[in-house]
Amino acid sequence: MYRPQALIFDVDGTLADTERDGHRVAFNRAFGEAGLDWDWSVDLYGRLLNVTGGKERIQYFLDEFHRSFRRPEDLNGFIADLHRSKTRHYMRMMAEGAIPLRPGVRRLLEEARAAGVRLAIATTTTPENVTALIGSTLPAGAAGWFEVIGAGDIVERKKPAPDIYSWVLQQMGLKPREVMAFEDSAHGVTAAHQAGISQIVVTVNDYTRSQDFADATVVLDHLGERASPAKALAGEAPQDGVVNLSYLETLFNAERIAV
Ligand code: XBP
Ligand code: MG
Repeated sequence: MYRPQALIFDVDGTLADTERDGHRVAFNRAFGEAGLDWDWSVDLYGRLLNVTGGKERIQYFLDEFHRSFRRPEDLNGFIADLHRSKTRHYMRMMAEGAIPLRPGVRRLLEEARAAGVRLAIATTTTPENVTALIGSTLPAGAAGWFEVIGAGDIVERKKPAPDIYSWVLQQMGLKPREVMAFEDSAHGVTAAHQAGISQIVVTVNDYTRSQDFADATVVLDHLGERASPAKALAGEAPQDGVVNLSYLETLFNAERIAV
């Protein structure tokens, strides 16, 4: 029986449902603080998620949804300031415990740790946001559970480009076929797949449920707990409804047999 050597997690939407009630709200608070009357509704934010990365998302909003805005001369500086303010608001919200981890996440992380399966993060969000979420939802020092945290501007091209996954794999000295990736969005799946990772577990949320996950190994509603079992939207859910190492090993080996 082969087992994955590492589990690589996306953060937003995967470890926690941070987009609608976390990032979106933090953006709006930053806009208000800057005296802007912009208000990103739940629906509009879903469309803005087409573009990953907060600075890139503000630029996309101006290009596609608010062309009449009189742009300041130093647009990049203006966006960077707004985004710094958004990050401050977001970190404050996380410190207040605004968003919990998704079902099964802590359980799987702890099981992997205990079994010596290496852990890493590959995300487009700002590094401070990752440590703020981990700090408010997991025991002290839990950022150290992750051997590598690949985040934000560390690579030039954000998801759906494969760069952040390739960077994490390189840092860990692992090949794509030795790992499993955990994602919530089509952009995330594309990034992992383009980096050569074929084992991709998707847990959807309201923003991503109807996206195309043809390259995923399995699509679930969440990672499952005994009291609220995981259900599959595509592929085989775990029999007991709980995504654990034994289930992941079954997926991992099924693919080897199929190849
Ligand atoms: C996450 C993102 C990020 C966050 C905002 O995508 O797209 O842009 O919404 O983060 P993924 P910043 O889950 O695919 O990594 O504002 O810090 O960029
Ligand atoms: Mg995500």
